[in-house]
Amino acid sequence: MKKYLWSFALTALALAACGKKEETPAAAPAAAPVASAPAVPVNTEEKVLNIYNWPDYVPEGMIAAFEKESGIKVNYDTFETNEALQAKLVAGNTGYDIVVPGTVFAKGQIEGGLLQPLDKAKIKNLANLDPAIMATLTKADPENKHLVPWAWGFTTVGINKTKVAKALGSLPMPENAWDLVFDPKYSSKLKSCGIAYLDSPTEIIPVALHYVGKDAYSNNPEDYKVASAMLAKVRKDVRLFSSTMIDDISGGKACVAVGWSGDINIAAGRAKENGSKDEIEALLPSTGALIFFDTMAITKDAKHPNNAAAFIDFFLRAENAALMSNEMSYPTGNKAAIDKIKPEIAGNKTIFVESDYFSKMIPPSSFTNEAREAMATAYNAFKKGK
Ligand code: N2P
Repeated sequence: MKKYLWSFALTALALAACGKKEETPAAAPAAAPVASAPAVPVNTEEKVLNIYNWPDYVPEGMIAAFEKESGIKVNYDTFETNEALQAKLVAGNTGYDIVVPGTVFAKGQIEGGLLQPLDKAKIKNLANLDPAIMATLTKADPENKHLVPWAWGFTTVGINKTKVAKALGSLPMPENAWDLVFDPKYSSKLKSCGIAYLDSPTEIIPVALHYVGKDAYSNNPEDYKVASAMLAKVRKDVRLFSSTMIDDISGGKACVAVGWSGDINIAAGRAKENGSKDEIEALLPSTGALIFFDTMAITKDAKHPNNAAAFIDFFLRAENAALMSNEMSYPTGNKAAIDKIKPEIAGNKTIFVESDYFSKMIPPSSFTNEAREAMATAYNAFKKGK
């Protein structure tokens, strides 16, 4: 029973986000009587599908299984930051059919016409999605017309517990894990074993804003000054700017990272596989961590929208969504998949967080274009100013 608590917490989050009492599960296509349903048109697209997703997000063999079943050849590329995807979408002619933006960016991409509405009649497994998650996504996609959850997770602090304890020496672990990466008292000691930050303005400035007591999704550049002043004090202690925390932490380049919950859990497994006795852990900071939702969407100029719909439908099968959670350590927004998730994943509080911690977490919002520019300026100055 316990493992379902997060779902109730999500419902609460969704309702709070929408200010509504009830939500219709907008993802479910309206049921039409079979007799009057239009004949399904034959898919005449060339048998190709181009996908652009984050690294370490798709279980091994899943793409091959789709190719085998559908006869569609998939070209699968990866990007490491929302900024990189945004730049491609804005430039246009990406060549990609499916992209997987975080909702923080997807909102503007929908408003800017960069993504096309889904043909829901072609994606019957949308009915598997959790209405509570879909309600949460309405903040970015008001009528659930464009976005389909791939996974969600949170940005937090990941550590190699063994190395961190050694580097801190007699200094005990702070109550708030963010202190490890933002308070010079700790960062000056952890410098020796390596501090890694995600390499993205919209990952680092929000967590820094949260740490200095500002709204993580503030659009006010004055607030970025406060965050920057704090960041400047720890700049000399940061070894790496990188989105590859799996390698960084499990390979020993960093003992602490501002990173993503699932990737930190993957790093923990990787270190064990490599025979390390060090314990790697995604921490749950006392002041909360930042939730993200990554969502599949079809680009406005996709050449293979039918193949894209076929893949989305395939991914939304309960067993495939469960495989994503089981292999990649990220919670799924697929309700039908929940009872197929392995107990060790469902019971891992740093993957499916419990409701008492969930209520402390910071839900995603979005930034104006001007704010994103100001944030990038603040971030680049921070990065340069060693
Ligand atoms: C990649 C996870 C991406 C999470 N493994 C951040 N959007």
